Amino acid sequence: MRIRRLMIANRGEIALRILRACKELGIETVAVYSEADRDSLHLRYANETVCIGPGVAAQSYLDIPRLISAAEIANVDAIHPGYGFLAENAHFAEVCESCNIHFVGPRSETIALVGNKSRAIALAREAGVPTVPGSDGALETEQEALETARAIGYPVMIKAASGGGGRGMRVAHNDISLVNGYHAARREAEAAFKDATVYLEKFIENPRHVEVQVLGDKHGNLVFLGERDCSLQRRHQKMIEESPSPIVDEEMRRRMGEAAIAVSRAANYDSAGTVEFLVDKDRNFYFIEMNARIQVEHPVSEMISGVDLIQNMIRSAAGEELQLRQEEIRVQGHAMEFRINAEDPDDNFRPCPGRIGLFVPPGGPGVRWDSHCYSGYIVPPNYDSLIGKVIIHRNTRKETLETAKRALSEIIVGNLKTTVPLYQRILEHSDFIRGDVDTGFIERYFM
Ligand code: MV4
Repeated sequence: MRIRRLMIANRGEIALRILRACKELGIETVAVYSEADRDSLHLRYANETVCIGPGVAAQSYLDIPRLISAAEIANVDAIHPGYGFLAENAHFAEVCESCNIHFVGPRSETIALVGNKSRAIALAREAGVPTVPGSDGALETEQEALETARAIGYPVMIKAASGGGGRGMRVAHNDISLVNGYHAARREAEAAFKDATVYLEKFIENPRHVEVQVLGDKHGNLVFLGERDCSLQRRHQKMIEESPSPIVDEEMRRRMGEAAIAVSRAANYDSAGTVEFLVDKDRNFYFIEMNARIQVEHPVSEMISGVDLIQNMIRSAAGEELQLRQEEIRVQGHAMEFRINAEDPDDNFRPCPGRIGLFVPPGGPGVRWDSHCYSGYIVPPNYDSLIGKVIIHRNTRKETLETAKRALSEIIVGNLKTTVPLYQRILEHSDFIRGDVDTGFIERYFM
């Protein structure tokens, strides 16, 4: 069914991003907001706005009955969940489908399937996609964990099947730490995800984190839009993402893309999604998990491919066929995204919410700015501290670095501390300039 009216079930920069896509598609927008988000920029542009509750996310952006009530009152045809909050909540997707509202994302069964990382790995193995040597599914007992770890060889990594973003993970170097890690990971997983299921993999030292953007429709079409290197992160919080990855050449890109498509096809994937790989020092890549949502860093793939991912996932949700063919997709130039957070990098990244004074975004050639903030806007303390993303797109990585330096120097966020100064330091680091970055980079040089 055609989508005439869409509810944006999110906030901040991604809410504005979704609104912009809807406007260009001629779709009316209904923006929901919490009392803490009364001054959100996208509310000014929405066709209709609905206050759904207090600042506490559990009683607003995470409250399914409130969201569905707003959707019914506003008589929408679709709901876009954005990222975070309920974006990968299979139950929410199911409720939308049962209320005859298009959930702009994969089917609920697909979300449930890829949301269990142990099952997703089994799916990848069946599809012939390389995975990290590890357990054959979940570890039922401590004894099984011990036997598996000894068979693989230490060090190993214990992971929560329902985990994400590094939560519920433990590294074990011997039997003692394996047993302790097994129980600790189960306890943390039970507490955080109400699912204590854990599995095991060979630990890969200082890997790079390279992910492939995929896009599907409800007619079995699937394409990939290059890769993103997300190795520069701190405690599983991505900071800088770039495409192409400095370590991926044309042949490796084709192989990783084929692997990403194989996993997506096995999962009946029919929306925008990300297939995550780890790459070791010999440039072997291993599938580790799939994210059934649009990601913060999606603009990196939009810039190098010229494809509007948000518009395409909305059109796929409406049942339209993808207008893209794999052979038409060319990655062009080099793109790099910097996440600007209201945090103090010199005080352990302490969040610094509050009123922004003068706010001046960067601009000029090669600069995209995705932000919901403005002079006088109050960054609320209730949510994550992302205040904007600057995405640079130039012909070469060298030019991208030069433009990034210039753009970052233009950013003014009056009255609040931000991560901009840290990025300016990183851009001067010889390893980063060479593209020689793994997931341990920040801890090694900037902590
Ligand atoms: C790993 C790994 C090394 N070996 N798995 C982190 C969260 C999720 N995306 C998967 N992650 C990892 N899985 C094996 N077998 C390293 C990471 C990893 C990481 C680990 C610790 C600290 C920071 C990290 C950043 C990216 C990936």
